[in-house]
Amino acid sequence: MKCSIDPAVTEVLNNHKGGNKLKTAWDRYEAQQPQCGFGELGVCCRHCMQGPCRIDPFGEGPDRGICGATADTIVARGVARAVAGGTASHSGHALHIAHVLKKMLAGKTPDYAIKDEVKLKAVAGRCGIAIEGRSSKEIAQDLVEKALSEFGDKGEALTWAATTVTKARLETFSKLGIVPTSIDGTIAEVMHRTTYGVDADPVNILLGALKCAVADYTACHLATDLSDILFGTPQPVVSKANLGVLKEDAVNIALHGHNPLLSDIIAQVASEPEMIAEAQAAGAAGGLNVVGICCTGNEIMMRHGIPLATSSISQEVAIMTGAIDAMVVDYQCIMPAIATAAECFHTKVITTMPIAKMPGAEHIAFSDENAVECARAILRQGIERFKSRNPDKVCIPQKSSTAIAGFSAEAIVAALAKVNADDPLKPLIDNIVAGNIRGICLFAGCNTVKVPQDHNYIEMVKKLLAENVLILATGCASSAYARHGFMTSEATIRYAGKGLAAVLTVIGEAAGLGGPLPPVLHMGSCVDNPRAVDVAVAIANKLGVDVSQLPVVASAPEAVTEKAVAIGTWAVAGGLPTHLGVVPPVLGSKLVTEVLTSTVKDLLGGYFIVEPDPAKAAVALLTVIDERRAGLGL
Ligand code: BF8
Ligand code: SF4
Repeated sequence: MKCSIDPAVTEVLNNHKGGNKLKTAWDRYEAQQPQCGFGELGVCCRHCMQGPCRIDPFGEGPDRGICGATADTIVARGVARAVAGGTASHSGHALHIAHVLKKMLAGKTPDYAIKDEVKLKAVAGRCGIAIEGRSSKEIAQDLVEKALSEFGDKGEALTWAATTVTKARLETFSKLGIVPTSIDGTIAEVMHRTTYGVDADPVNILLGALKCAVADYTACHLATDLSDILFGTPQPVVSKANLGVLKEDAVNIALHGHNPLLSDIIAQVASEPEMIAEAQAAGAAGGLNVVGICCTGNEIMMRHGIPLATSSISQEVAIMTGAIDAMVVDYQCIMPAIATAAECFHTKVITTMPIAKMPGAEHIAFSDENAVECARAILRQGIERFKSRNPDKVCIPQKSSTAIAGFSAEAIVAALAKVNADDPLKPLIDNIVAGNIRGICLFAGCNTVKVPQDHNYIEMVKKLLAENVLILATGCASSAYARHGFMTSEATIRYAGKGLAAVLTVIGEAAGLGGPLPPVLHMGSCVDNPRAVDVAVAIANKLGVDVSQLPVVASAPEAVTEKAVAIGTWAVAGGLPTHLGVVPPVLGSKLVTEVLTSTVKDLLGGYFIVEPDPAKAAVALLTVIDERRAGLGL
């Protein structure tokens, strides 16, 4: 099977100088074939030491585990635990930012500051915190306490959930008993109820998974809000994406992982003249070249226009260019394989977080109390390594695309305000009503070895754009569209249907872009998915309907991680028909499959559409969009 449709990735895979022994995720995927059929169907349980138990999908062998758990119970427990895993990741990320904000307010982290007071006030106001006559510090102190209280048990609905969805949605959640009162408590509850001999009712377990997904949404929203307050709310910025952003004559530092607490500081420090001079003194005429990988790449691209090298599945390929001097990681989506790949080159892999170390990597503990000094020390490691770079091993593909990023909800509203200052949403809504924008699709999630990298994204987006569907993107989805040139004005001219192109041209020109808005709007990292919800909720509230009635859909056509499962599940809870291009491990239970793809629709309006064929998936999403338009009388 072809590994990737990204020509830069293919070029490095074919021409790298790491030697024959160097294996990639695609090689290891092949070595794993055939993958376990029980695991693929979700009917294997290891929740106690009497197991592992496996249910025979053909109905000839065991139909129950030793404790009596059925395939339905086992599959539902698997789904719920995946959601809890994803929620724990986002929760840890969000809590980390809240802690730093708190320490900053106590004067313990001098390298962080409140960068966006407007956002601070907007978020605090939404959370019911008094603003008038108070200093930013006072407001932020109340806000951070409110944020921290979301993690423990507050005994009432989580503020970030209750204040950011429609009233009708909150009522629906309440009726189903899926309003979380604690982010971490809800994760623990899923772990409890799915352990040996607790919840055996598959539907009840799935309701627990939905509640946990709402907690995940809360954690993501909170992380985005606090990141914007600390680092600034993204505004449109022009950048570049793909491996061609690496420079032969510069010290290339790749920042990989998720949390802007580390990457934002390194990005700032890398532009200090003294640091650039140190790099030049080491022989790098081009100075320091910071690039991003995965979601931390999205964070710094959105806020600073720093170029994005590649996405998660091709992280090893970045090292195989032989041009990365240091790959600095925090947590999440970092394959342990990068340390092995780095052994074939001069690259230094630097871990920075106490919970995320890796054999073969050097650990430099990142201290938020001393962030700038830590960042300098890390950059110096990269500069030192540059000296041992072997030019004969360098293979940088001269391929990159321009990408306009930075479309936070606020930036989208600001662009629309240039068309109608009194009522910014009106141009968007008018064009949805008129059919110039037939619908909106949020692409989220990862790249997987199970599909040639980016194939599903690109096939689907071409079809949807031609049919006048506006595209929002986050995470590795946004990386795919950035690398393939879908985040430019030219892409609108080339791919968008007539109606959509006309709307994007009016907005882009009014907003001073000198051309149309890109047809795919980069909304940020995976924790930033709530930015898209904010836009949908604003439209729904203005129309006096719920999100579950809007012609808005979501798709994760190359999903991988538990985080993607959590996000997909809250998209469904939020009322969005959500496409998955990779079959999740649920087919071992007809009941669970039925609930997730159909029954849940009657309860929440959202549901999963599983379709591996991207052409068929695009048609399915268009059908749903049209159904919803008809429901609104459009
Ligand atoms: O959080 S899209 S592979 S990098 S999980 Fe990971 Fe998936 Fe990429 Fe960002 Ni999101
Ligand atoms: Fe088997 Fe039940 Fe133990 Fe799972 S919890 S391993 S099904 S006995």
